[in-house]
Amino acid sequence: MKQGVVILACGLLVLAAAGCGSSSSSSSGGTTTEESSSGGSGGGQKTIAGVNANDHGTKAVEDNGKTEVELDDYYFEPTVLEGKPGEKVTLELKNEGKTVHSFTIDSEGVDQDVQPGDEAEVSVTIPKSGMVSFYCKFHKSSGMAGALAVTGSFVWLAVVSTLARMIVYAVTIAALPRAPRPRRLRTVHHVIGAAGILVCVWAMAQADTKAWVTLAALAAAGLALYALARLRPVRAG
Ligand SMILES: [Cu+2]
Repeated sequence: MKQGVVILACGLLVLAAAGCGSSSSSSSGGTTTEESSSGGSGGGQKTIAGVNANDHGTKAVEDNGKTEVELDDYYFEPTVLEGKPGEKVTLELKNEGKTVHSFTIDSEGVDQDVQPGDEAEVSVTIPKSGMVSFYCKFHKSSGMAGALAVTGSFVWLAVVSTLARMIVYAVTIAALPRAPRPRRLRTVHHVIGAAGILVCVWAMAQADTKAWVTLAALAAAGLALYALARLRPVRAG
C-alpha cells in the first residue's frame, strides 16, 4: 500500500514536472528573441516574433496616457513594447526620419502613415500571450519592424512551474514510507497536493497547441514508467 502511494506520487511527479515544464518553455517560445551577428541601423538585428528587425530596445507601455514610439530611418524605438495581456494602449508615433514611414499591424487592422517630422496616434491592443508583430510597410525588408509583447510572461510562467514542482516534491517526500508509519496521508498532504494540481492546471491553461502535444508525449512516457514500476514492484526494505 505504502509503495503503491510512493509509485503513484512519483508517477504524478513525472507528469506534473514534465507538463508544467513544457507549458512554460513553449509559451516562452513566442517571446524569444534571437541575436544575429549582422548589424542593422545602429542597434543590431534580432528576429522578433519571426520578423527580422533592427533592435532599438524594449520598453514598458505607460499605465496612464500615451506611449511614445519613434519612427526613424529604418527602425522603431522602442522596438518591443511590453504591456499587460489584452491591455489597450495609445501610441504616439513620431517620425524623426527623412522619409515617410508607417505603423502597421495586420491582425489589429492598424495601418497609419506618418510623414517626416509629423506625429500620429494609434490605438493598439497588447496580445493575450506571446507577441504581435508591427512593421513599416515601406521598409519591412530593411528590418523596420517590432512587436507588442506581454510583460515578463516567460519569467512568471517559469516561477509558477517551479513552484508547482516544489509542491509536488513536498507531497512526494511527505508520502515516502517511514517505519513504522501508522497513519496514511493526512489532510495537510491532500491540501498541498490539491494546491500543486491547481497551480499546474493554471500553468497548462497558458499553453498553446504545441505545448499540449509535447505534454501528451511526456505524459505517455510518464505513464509507461508508471506501468513499468507496477510490473516490477519495489521490494519491501
Ligand atoms: Cu519606414
